[in-house]
Amino acid sequence: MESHIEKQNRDVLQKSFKEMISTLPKKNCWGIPEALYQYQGFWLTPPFLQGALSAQQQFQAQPTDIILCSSPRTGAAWLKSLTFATITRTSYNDSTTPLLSKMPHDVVPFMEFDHAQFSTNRHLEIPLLATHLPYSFLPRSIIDSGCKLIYICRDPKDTFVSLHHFIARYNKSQNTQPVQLDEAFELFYEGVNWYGPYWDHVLGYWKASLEHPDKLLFLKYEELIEDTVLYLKKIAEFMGYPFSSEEQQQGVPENIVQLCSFENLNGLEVNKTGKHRDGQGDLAMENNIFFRKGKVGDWKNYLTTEMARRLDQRTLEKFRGSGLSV
Ligand code: PAP
Repeated sequence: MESHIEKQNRDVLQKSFKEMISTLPKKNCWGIPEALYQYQGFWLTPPFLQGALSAQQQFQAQPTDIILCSSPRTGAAWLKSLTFATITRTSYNDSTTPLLSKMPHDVVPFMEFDHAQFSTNRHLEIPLLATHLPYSFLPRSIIDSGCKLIYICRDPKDTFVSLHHFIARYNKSQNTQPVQLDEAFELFYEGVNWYGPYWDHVLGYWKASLEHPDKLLFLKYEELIEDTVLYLKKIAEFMGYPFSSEEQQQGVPENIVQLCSFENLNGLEVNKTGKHRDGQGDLAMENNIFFRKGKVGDWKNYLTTEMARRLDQRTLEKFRGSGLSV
């Protein structure tokens, strides 16, 4: 239980955080109750910004950690399920894996939320952690410890469409008015969205992956869909949990891919009717909000030709000279 001193310290920190964010650029948008604040180039809501700053101060990474990094809506849940199933493949079988009873976000701790205050409550045998923080926001100990990072990005057009749907469903669950697609589009285009600008988020990790290819594996959602077994093998190798030739002969990678497929996870009772974080706390929501279509190119059903052209143009401009394309 929290002591009197601890509570006082927390109150002081809370007060100084409030004073600090009152000096930042702020936008009320996306129909969400909490405003976005721009801090060191990125837009975050207060709980996540506070969690980020707190994690920066006290999070102690271990060299064995594997940090799954992403901007929202680019495939984190899928990456969590694939890495979790790979690392735990000898502890569980097809009928005992926790992925059957928990949604993927609930099997991997979320750094700026779960470890904002303490980094001690770690599961030593499953060294996975997830974050949406931009590369430049990562706690110093992550870089210094030499632990491994995996980043997943996605075509900005599909990322935007997925984000718009997610927030609209969230608004509905909160009985708040969702923003129209064209208004949301302009916000995303200008980089004003959770952890945005999207392109800057991607570029931060892309550049780091070029500098430290042995420490940062950079993935694209589209490539992962194209040949999931091939990429799963690369992921397993990178994490230090390679599939043996015997496992490959037995079809272990293929089984994991099937277990973690959109169709399979989306069809599980827990993901249809369960609640994220058992319905407790600020991040509680229906699990089914997190699953939608899991397809490449769904933007064609929502964006006008002009919207697609503008986003592509922005992507070209932002990524010019980086060697990165989507
Ligand atoms: P989040 O971290 O912000 O919750 P994230 O998991 O990164 O989101 O991405 C969600 C997207 O991945 C959704 O895309 P869509 O809206 O275009 O459908 C979601 O449906 C998709 N997704 C979730 N699970 C899987 C999976 N197993 N395979 C492929 N795509 C998936």
